[in-house]
Amino acid sequence: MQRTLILLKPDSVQRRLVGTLIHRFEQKGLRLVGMKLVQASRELAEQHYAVHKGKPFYESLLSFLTSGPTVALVWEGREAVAVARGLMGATDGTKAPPATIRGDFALSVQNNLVHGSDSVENATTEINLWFSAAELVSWQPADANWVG
Ligand code: IDP
Ligand code: MG
Repeated sequence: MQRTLILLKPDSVQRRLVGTLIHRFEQKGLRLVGMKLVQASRELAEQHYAVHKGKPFYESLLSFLTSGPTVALVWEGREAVAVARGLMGATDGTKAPPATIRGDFALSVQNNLVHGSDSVENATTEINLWFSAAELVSWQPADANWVG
């Protein structure tokens, strides 16, 4: 069973897409184990996007992520990291296919609504960055035998 960090970035909140986007992950069968609304600080944004430091879009990306509230989510399930990336679609909304989140709701490269961990290792690091252990809830879904 894997866990992955999903962020509904500030454009998701501003565009009132939070409920719609949570539904995408929920209906796939992933299990919600963490959820909170966060006003990301510059420090948190820098840590989260450290891998992109030095790229031309880095400063703009930090401004974007700190511009308003973000919904931070942890989802659990079989192959959760890859499954969530699939649900998101390609980074550039114009290249993401229909029926993905970015394909259905985004045209922008930067303002592409969601972040999702890109490996199991990064998922662990990112979950620990955004959540304390006490904020994560382990539970057994009643329909696990049907969905899992
Ligand atoms: P990902 O979110 O699909 O994993 P990354 O390459 O990790 O994409 O980039 C992180 C975030 O930085 C993207 O989601 C997007 O918001 C922003 N970004 C990536 N590439 C560009 C770019 O070329 N211009 C502007 N923003 C970008
Ligand atoms: Mg990435």
